[in-house]
Amino acid sequence: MSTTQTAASPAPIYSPKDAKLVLAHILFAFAALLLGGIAGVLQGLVRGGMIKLPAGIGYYQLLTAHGVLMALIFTTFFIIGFLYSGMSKTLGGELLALPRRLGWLGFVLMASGTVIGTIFILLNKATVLYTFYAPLKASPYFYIALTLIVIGSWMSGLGMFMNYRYWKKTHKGQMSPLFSFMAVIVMLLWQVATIGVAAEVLLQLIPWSFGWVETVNVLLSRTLFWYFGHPLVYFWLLPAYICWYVIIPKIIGGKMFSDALARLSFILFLLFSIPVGFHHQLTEPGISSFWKYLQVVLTFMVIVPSLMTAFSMFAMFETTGRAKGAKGLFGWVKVLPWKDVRFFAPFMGMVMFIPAGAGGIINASNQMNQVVHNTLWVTGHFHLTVATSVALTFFGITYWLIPAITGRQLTQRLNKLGIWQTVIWSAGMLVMSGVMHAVGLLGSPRRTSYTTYDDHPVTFLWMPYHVSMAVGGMIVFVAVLLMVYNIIALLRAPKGETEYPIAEVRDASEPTPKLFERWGLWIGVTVVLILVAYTIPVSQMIGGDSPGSIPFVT
Ligand code: HAS
Ligand code: CU
Repeated sequence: MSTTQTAASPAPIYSPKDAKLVLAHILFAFAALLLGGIAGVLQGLVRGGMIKLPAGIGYYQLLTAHGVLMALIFTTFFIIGFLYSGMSKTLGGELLALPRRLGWLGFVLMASGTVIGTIFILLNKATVLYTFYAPLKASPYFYIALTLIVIGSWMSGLGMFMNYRYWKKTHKGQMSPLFSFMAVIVMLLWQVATIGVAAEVLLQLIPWSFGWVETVNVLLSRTLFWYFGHPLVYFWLLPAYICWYVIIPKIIGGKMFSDALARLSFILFLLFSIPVGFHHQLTEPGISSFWKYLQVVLTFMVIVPSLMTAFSMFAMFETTGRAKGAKGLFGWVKVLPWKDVRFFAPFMGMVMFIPAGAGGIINASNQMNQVVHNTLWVTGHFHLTVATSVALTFFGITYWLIPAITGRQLTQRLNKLGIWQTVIWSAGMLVMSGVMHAVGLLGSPRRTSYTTYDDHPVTFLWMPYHVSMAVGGMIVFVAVLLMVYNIIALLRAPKGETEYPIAEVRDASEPTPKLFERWGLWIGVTVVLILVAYTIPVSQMIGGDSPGSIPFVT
């Protein structure tokens, strides 16, 4: 394989200090993936009616552990580690001391928050699912743990901003490296979005769960959550897009299609990711249809940068293929490096993102949302998006990132295991998510361990689907275990050199508008859009007489 070189090549160029910071994040992420995976496969088996949980463990307790560890912990740790790795790589080969220290501070805060939060979930004191909707109440210490995680991530974001600013100051007039530009957008998006969940947790949930106030404004809390919850999904997606835009062209021996197009799509994500949370609340009373309509329109706007990304990927594959002599409409497909896991895993993610994204457009369409909302269809949707497209891309990154920063080789054998792991994961997710979509259309509810509805021996409808979901889940779990094995093997791989792949632009003479780095402008427009979409509905929620709710504990 062209990716690795012999052990005789010179020592790794990656900064050892930065490698430690990155590796800590990545390994923590995969520990969460393993625990979350165990919870996931068990709950699939419960729902398929195949096992009963021992020792008083509850289905919803497992579901909370699964959601929190996968959706919140695995992703956030991986993303921050990956972004730091690329900033170190593209901003001069080493992080500045202060940003690195902030990265460590962030890591410690987030890791402590995770440990505390997980303990409370395991104690059954925080069985509130990963969306922790009020009026389900968790122990206040669970919310405090979440706060630590958010504050930790802010420290890491701050570190990245500082490093970027220093680079800009010392490289007057130059456009920042694309990876770092994108990392700044991802963290900006995160900082603006987490203000919503921080407000929910600090101003509403903590005082209420301590019992300092009697009731909580449920509508407001859910609105603040989704103000955060939707951009959260782009916080997961955009680092995968960084890999697609910046890393993949290099791996396939080509060049990036357009620097300007990539930056523009990321700016559009910053603008349109946040003022759209109502598309998760379309069935909710208390928000007038006008504001739902407006946010649905904005949701359709945020589809545009994904379509731009799809275009850009096809263009990149095709121009690379033609440069290699491919002919005809689809000749480029044949010259892609199918046997290279660094390409294959993210590529499977891209392919699956086509149906996944189409499902999202269905969700966002008001009438169709009435059919799919709160059914397993939605669970299918997010297992295709975050757990397939994003997760496979993150795995693909891991296969080269760990050896690149630790000065080791991605051996032929590990590459092959990686291909297998990708195939198993994709197959399992396809079965599980496909069946979830189908049974969702038949009305099977999400977030429900068992229901007798439509479970009559004659009309018996949902159960075979639930069994198939469990089978898919077991296949995915095999891939989780193989991934963990692969990571351990990567850490012990023979010394050598693995490339940190960063692509060049196809046409470097094509100028990227300087406007793209006018941060004041883009943050300003983002804030205006948020104010337009949220000011009036939120003031109605606060000022009106939306009733408060006392806590409920399952
Ligand atoms: Fe979503 C619910 C709408 C994208 C995650 N979403 C969720 C939930 C999660 C989630 C976790 O409007 C559940 C939350 C909960 O617990 O309640 N979603 C959308 C829309 C998009 C979308 C419009 N979602 C995502 C992504 C996620 C994610 C990305 C995670 C990473 N979603 C919704 C709505 C709901 C929702 C409603 C609420 C449902 C309800 O009622 O509760 C769009 O961003 C999608 C745009 C994507 C595309 C696809 C572009 C394709 C590309 C691939 C190109 C492939 C190539 C390879 C080049 C238009 C870029 C091809 C090569 C070949 C050879 C073929
Ligand atoms: Cu959303």
